[in-house]
Amino acid sequence: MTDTTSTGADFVVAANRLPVDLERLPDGTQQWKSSPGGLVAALEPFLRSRRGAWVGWPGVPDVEVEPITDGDMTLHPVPLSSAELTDYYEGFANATLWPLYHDVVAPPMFHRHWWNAYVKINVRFAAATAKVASEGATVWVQDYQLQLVPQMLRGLRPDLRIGFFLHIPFPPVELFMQLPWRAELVHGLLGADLVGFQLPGGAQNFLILARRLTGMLATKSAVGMGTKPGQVTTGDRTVRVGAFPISIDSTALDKCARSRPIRQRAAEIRKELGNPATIVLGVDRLDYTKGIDVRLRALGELYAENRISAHDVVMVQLATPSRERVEHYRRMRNHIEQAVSRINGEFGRVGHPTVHYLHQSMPRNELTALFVAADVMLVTPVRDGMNLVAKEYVACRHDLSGTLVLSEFAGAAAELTSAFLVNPHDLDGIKNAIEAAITADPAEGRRRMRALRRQVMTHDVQRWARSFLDALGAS
Ligand code: GDG
Repeated sequence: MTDTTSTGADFVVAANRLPVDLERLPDGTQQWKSSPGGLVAALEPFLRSRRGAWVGWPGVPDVEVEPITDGDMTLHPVPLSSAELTDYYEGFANATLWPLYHDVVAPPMFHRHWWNAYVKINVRFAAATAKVASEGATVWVQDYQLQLVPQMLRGLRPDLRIGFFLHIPFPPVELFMQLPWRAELVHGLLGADLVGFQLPGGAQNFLILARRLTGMLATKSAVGMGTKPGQVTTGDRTVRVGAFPISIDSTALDKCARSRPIRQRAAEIRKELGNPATIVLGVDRLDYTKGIDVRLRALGELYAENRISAHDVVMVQLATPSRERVEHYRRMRNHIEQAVSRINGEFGRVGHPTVHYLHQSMPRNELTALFVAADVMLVTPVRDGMNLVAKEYVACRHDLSGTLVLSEFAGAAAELTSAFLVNPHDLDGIKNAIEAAITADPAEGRRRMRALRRQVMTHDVQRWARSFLDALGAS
């Protein structure tokens, strides 16, 4: 095995989080456990096959841990103190950038001390990455928490080939311009050789901004997919910009969903839910962008109007705990939990709630069994970079059963055009789509699912990573 701690790695991923979480046990000892989330699910399979290094925060503040080897990759923990976590992560990343980049669905907060912490932590990540990378290595910087790292890293290590990928939407210029540190962020990103976005629209927004904010020349304003991105020229460097829609390990998930233990568990879940005619499923991080409230409201109205019956249609909503110390998330959790109780109070019976709400993180296999058990999947974000859950559901439907209701405002909608597409702001539209998805003629459902599977099974995460790294010239 390559020992990247002494020789340096040829391929390095820098991301806010490591693909594992450090866990403190009650007896004071620590152990590692794998951490869920879109980014990990997407990158881990690819990185493992490359024997690279991963630089990131281990998930617990105020600890210094040594690099560890995890199978075929080396993990390099970047420490954060509690105060830094508050200002850089919960503050600037999740209370400034996250809402700003998601169409300001919550008001972004601008605080100079948050920004200062963001700069300081990006310096730390750049230094840690510079230390780990071998001469001429390829570095792939991930996501909105680390947008200054490309330029900082270039300053430290001009020999590196640097790619950056943004997992969340890149906002329209009018919104981005609110940010007091807008020029610094764009400058930070332009340190990369290739800046990747989920959709052509995000790439286009960035090109317009780069031109406006830096006075640099966007030599081509047309944004292409994959190998024909647009570009920005900065001094003697050309920064390429393009769209690379992320995906999942479709083959592995398809295989898992077909396995006997998962199918048996799916049948058990159905039984545990009282063998309803229809199981409706929602799976999200508990986040205000995901539109959990929107779908609960639609469902509640459908029950109230007797368009669906609580006897036949049961919903499971998995809401994985997320960013619990950010004020807006706390308020939203209360709001959603009230909505769940209201529906159960009105339409449930003793021993038979209509909405089974789980605020917990679930083992992968149990989640896969849920995907297999569910007849209708509801994915209704008000804005989402991609949404891997929609693709995961499709990958689990090898028998072509099941219907997907998908928001037009999720990046995935650009590819999954055969889903029941909805505008998440149009409550009547969502109600109609949910009802149509529940009552869809099986032949029509199969036709849609076949088209969805054609896309998801051929456009997997390996293809995503390859197309990005090809464009970066690093494969
Ligand atoms: C960001 C962007 C973009 C969820 N609960 C559990 C669990 N999950 C897994 C899902 C899925 C992942 O977490 C969530 O990915 P999403 O894409 O849906 O959403 P974000 O976390 O917001 O991800 C998003 C993504 O980055 C990738 O670029 O698509 O737009 O916002 O894989 O299945 N996994 C397990 N237990 C859970 O309880 N094991």
